[in-house]
Amino acid sequence: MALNAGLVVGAHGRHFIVETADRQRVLCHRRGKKVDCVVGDRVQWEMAGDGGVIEAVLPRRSLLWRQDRWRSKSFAANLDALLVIVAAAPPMAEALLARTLIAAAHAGIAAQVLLNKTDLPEAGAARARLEPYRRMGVPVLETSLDHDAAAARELLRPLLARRVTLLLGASGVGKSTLINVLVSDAAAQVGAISRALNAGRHTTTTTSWYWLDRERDAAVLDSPGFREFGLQQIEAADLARWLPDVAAHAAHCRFANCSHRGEPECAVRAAAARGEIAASRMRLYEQLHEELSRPRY
Ligand SMILES: Nc1nc2c(ncn2[C@@H]2O[C@H](COP(=O)(O)OP(=O)(O)OP(=O)(O)O)[C@@H](O)[C@H]2O)c(=O)[nH]1
Ligand SMILES: [Mg+2]
Ligand SMILES: [Zn+2]
Repeated sequence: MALNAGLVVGAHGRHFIVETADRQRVLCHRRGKKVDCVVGDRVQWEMAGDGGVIEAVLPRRSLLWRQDRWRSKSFAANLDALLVIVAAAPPMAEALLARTLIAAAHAGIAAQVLLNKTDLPEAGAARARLEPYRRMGVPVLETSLDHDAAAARELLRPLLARRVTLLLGASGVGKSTLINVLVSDAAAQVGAISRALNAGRHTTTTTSWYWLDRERDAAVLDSPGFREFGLQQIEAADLARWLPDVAAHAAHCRFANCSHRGEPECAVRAAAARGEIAASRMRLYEQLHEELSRPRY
């Protein structure tokens, strides 16, 4: 029997929701555990009983994932862009933001940061903490989704056009609020299958794909909040490459394999001493380098 082409638009444990070429959504299982798929994957599937079976996953153009000490977790495949959302309050965990940006750079996915809840009095302090990111060339946008949805729509629509963007960030920063601001038929798109599997929870528990336009050439993906982000997929010796503020100076160190942790004539430490690399960023680099230098099991 001929296989059908489909797009994975939802994943709930062992269940996958596949969108067909004629825009139907079918609940699918995988043909064995070796068929490894995530939201965003283009797959081949066939009907089996009242559901479908995913037989194969087509090659991916990108994959965002994290490698914790004991497990790896893929967020989504075939992404063009990442929008990392932080809220003015509670204060963002800078390490989490930095790790997310490093994973995106490593995966070749362009990332931007969105500071949400700028209506809160803590917005100024949050803006200041994001300054090193602005300075290293990461676009930092601002919204107050609950208070000015129209402005958020105007700001974000052009940035999200003609591409697939994953929303990532800690729980409660406003990822699902953003989906609802941008996607007028969000509830309808998630559909009955997702609602049944997600059981009407307020906090998001799975990654879901939403089309932004009728033509279906732009999509945003909602995802659950997370608290840790392992980067064991990256070698300590390579780490500096993925931090633009550190990388900008690394070529001028005396040693080509400088770890920037105490060698003589280190251009990175010299730049940090001059204030050209923020102290918080230098600390982050050192902590991560240390973590990635430990023996792996
Ligand atoms: N003050 C303020 N609150 C906001 C704003 N945007 C969203 N919120 C509130 O923040 C809370 C959490 O928003 P969600 O969109 O559910 O957060 P989330 O990132 O999807 O969270 P998880 O699904 O748990 O990962 C809700 O109560 C929103 O109303 C904002 O601009 N200002
Ligand atoms: Mg959510
Ligand atoms: Zn150095």
